[in-house]
Amino acid sequence: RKATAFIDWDSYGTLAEINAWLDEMHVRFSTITNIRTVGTSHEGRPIRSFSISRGSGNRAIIIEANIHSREWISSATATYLINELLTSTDPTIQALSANIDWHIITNANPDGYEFSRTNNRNWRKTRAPVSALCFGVDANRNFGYNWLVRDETGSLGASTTPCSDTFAGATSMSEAETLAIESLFTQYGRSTDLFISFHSYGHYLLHPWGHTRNMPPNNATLLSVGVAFRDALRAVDGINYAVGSSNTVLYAASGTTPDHAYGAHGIPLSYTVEMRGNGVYGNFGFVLPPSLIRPNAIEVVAGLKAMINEAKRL
Ligand code: ING
Ligand code: ZN
Repeated sequence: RKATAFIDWDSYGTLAEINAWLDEMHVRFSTITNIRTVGTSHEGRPIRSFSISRGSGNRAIIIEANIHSREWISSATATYLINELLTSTDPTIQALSANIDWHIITNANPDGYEFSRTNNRNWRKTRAPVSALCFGVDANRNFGYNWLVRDETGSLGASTTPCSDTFAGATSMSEAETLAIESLFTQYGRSTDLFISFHSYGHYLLHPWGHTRNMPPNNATLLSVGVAFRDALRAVDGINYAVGSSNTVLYAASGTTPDHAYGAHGIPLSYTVEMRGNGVYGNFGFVLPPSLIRPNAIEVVAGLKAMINEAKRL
C-alpha cells in the first residue's frame, strides 16, 4: 500500500477518499495536525478544517476550497498543499510549515461536491432547497459583509432569484456552509494575516472588493503581495494571472468570502485564486483533466511561497 492512501493528484478524489486521506495524514502527523468539524452541511456532511501547527504563537493562514461544487481543481490543490506542508524537503516550504498555523477547509461545500460528482458535473451552489423547484445558495454570495449591495454601476453581483446560479440566499449568513466558515473566522480571524479562497477558472488573483469598484485601504500592499504571487507562478509554466480587485478585474460580486474575511474580520490580506481551466493547454472550463492537477498545484504552491514571503517582507 502506498505511504499515503486514497489521494494521488493523478485523479480527482471522492469526498470519502479526501476525508480518508485527511484522516490518514492526521494519524501520520498526529502531534502537529488537527481535524476540526467546523459545521455540518445541509445534507448532514461534516465540514472539516485540517490544521497544521508546529509551533506556538504562530500567526495563521486560512484557506477555503471548493465552495463552488464544480471547481474540483480547488480541493485537489488544497490537498496537494497540505501534503507539501507536511512532507516537502524544500526548505522554504518547511519554514512556511514551521512558522505559520494553517487552517485549510478542502471541501467547503461537500453536498455540492458529491452532487457534481454523481449527478450534475456543472453544479455550482449548495444543495439546500430554496424554492418549489430549485436547490442551492451560492455560498460565495451569502456572507454578511455588504451582502446584496449594489456597486457604483448599479450591479448587485448576486441574485435574489432562487433558481439563479448566484442566488445570495433569503438572508445573509443563512446557509450551514457559510456559518461553518464563519465559525473558523470567529475562532482564528484575529490571529490570521492571510485568507485565500480557491476557485477555478481563468487565471486570476483577486483581492477585495467585490461589492464596490472602490479600492480597499491597503490596496498597495494587496497588489504587491499579489504581484509576487503572479510572478512566481508565471515563472513555473508561463501562465500569466491577472491581479487586482475582483470587481474591477473580473466582475461585481457581493457577499463573497474574501470581502467578508477582510471587511468583517479584519484579515488584512484576502484573495480569491482562480486556477487553471482555459488557455494554451486547452479550453476545459471547470472540467480540468486530471493530468493537469499537478501542474496547476505546483505553480499555485510556487505562487503562495512568493506571496507569503512578500507579505512578511512588507
Ligand atoms: N468566480 C468567482 C465567483 O464567485 C469572484 C469570482 C470571487 C468574484 C470572489 C468576486 C469575489 O463568481 C468563480 N469562478 O467562482
Ligand atoms: Zn468559484
